[in-house]
Amino acid sequence: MPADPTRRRLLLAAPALLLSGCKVFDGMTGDSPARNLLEGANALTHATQKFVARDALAPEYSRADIRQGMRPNGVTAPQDSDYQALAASGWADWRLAVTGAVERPLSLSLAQLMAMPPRTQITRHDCVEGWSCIAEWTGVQLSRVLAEARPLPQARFLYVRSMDTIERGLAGGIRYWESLDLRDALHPQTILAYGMNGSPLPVANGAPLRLRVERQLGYKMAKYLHAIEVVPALADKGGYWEERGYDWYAGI
Ligand SMILES: Nc1nc2c(c(=O)[nH]1)N[C@H]1C(S)=C(S)[C@@H](COP(=O)(O)O)O[C@H]1N2
Ligand SMILES: [Mo]
Repeated sequence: MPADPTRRRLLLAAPALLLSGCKVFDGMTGDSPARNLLEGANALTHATQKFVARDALAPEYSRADIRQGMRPNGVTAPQDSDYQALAASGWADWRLAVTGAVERPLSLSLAQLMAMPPRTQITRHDCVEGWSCIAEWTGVQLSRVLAEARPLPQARFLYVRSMDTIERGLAGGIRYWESLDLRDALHPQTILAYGMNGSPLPVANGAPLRLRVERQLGYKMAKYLHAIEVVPALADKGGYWEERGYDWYAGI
């Protein structure tokens, strides 16, 4: 899927004026390697990046690099009554369903996810709107959850489904969703995060569980998760924003 060079250039040119919660482009000024890569890589296609850099690790930072709280964006307070009921119970009744092309469908509580070996990483989140924030994320590697579910041989992609209604239309509400291929799903920095900056994940940033896929732009990192569905092929453009023209592969 070819990247759109115009949009990428716009992204890079996006002025600091857009920033509110994050006062600086963390590391996006000067000769940041990521920025140079972006500028040099305008024409990189999904196919090319797949063979050049996709399995490389995203840069990780130290706690001293966290200059402000994580700026919330998109939906920050889901109004959905099922979501609010789960929040009121302290997530006791919340489950993550893992279904589809797997040998062993799962229904995992937050306690079960937290009992799995955790991973903590300090990374920079880049939003397509032109701001970025460094934050610390704690969660479980998606690869570990998938290893429990045991994807079938035909599995190639997965959908992550959110609980927040991002748009209310004539045909009813649309809940946020996203998708990854298995290669990104199995990347060591791809985690299901339940903690942020040393505290439980706040509602504004996706409680109780959100995806972190550190080699891609912010819109891939669905918040308010309740289900993962493993599939042989995507049945749509792959996500809420993709249906509205964004690239499915949002590599950075
Ligand atoms: N469920 C859900 N996930 C979402 C969004 C959203 O509106 N709803 N917005 C996306 C966008 S565009 C960004 S930049 C990040 C913002 O994450 P944050 O609120 O932790 O900054 O979440 C992404 N995931
Ligand atoms: Mo974003």
